[in-house]
Amino acid sequence: MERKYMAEPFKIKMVETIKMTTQEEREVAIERAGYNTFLLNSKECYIDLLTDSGTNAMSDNQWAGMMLGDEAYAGSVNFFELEKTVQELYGFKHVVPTHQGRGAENILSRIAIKPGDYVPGNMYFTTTRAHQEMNGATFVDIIVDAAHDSENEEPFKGNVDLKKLQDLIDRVGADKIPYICIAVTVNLAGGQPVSMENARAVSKIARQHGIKVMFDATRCIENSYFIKEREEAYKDKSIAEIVKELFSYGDGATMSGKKDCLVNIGGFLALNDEDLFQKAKQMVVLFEGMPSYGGLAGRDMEAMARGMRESVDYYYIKHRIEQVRYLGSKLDAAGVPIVKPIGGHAVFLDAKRFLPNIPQDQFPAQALAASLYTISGVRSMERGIVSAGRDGKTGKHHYPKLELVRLTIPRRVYTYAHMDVVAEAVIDLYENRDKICGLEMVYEPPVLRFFTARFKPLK
Ligand code: PLI
Repeated sequence: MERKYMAEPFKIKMVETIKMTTQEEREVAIERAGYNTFLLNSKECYIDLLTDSGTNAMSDNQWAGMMLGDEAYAGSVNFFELEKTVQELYGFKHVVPTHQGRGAENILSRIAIKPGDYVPGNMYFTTTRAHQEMNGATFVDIIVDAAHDSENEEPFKGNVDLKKLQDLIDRVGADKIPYICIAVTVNLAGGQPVSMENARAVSKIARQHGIKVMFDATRCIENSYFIKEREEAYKDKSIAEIVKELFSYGDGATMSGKKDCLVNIGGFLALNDEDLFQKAKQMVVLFEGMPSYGGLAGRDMEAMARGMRESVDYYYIKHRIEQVRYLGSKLDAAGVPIVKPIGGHAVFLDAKRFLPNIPQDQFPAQALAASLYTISGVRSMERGIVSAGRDGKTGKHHYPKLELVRLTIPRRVYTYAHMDVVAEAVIDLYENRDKICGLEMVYEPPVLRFFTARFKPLK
């Protein structure tokens, strides 16, 4: 029987009541928050699509694992379980747990980068680039041009442009490139995947030049589903087989467990190289904790190991991708400009096309996110000029080609009925878009400004 959509492959054992708010209450809240959705309190949000990071619902199996936490300072059994799971599922030899993804980025950047180096990547991510730059590297974007075009419907818009990679190697020399960072999927491009073919080709070039490949594994399960769906040779492979092959093209990975490992906190750095592993262990004790807990409780490591095993279940990931696609398709059908193809973790509204009359330095995506919250209680996130920050040398804004609002779907949390509410709110806002005005930034912190910057409407 043909179904309208794949309903949830889980049933609900515990509920969390969400607070309903009025438009008047939300107007007060957004003004107090300086028109920055990061500064709203969660209780002021009806449907919270700020992020898919750490907002996952854990399974009964993961909660059961939480009770088996071995909270030893050293040599916790849960660490060995996590290590075994990473080795088995992802194929990397060594595992250093960290409190979350950026903990792993910090360690990797410190042990691998020398001042004056270059780190190419398939589009930047905020924390990843910040750590690279703090350690003296220049980030170089080597993603395919299609990634910067929200209307281009190529299936693998996360791919590395091999020519851009080769040109960089020719220009600066392989010895100035400690590693290539490949994010699977690419968050700021709209959750777009990298193909297996491309990962293989990048790895081949890297190995020819003695350059390492480090994956940002954060959403690798979503990426693997897209490979199964879109790359002919993989249609009969399991998600687990695809993940394993994908990571065979790398030398290590940073992981934010708060996304595809289905937990609320946790991460790790995985490495094959023995020397780098020894250096990572020296660093982790400084910044996170013993190499057998890295800033995590034993119970958190257990939940992460169990979440990793659940995440490779085909029906889990099929439902996840289809739920995101359901929301995106409703918006698309109503003519709302979104990034296409619809990505893995979120639907991205294209604020440049949504609000063509607001110039980029009046923060159209920030204004759109604030308005969406005010009319509906749906919290989203700016992913445009505010997130991109300023050029360290010139002090000028980075002007990213993509000026987006991200409607990020937490895993296993909301139902299709919630997606309907979100779609109706966005469509209503689109029909009344002429009422939205630009913003002025009235407070700007020096790094990662999007988290705490404050704004004021221009009229
Ligand atoms: O938030 P962390 O420190 O666990 O992970 C950092 C991080 C690294 N890579 C990628 C691709 C991310 O998306 C990421 C965190 N993302 C957040 C918080 C998000 O809202 O998308």
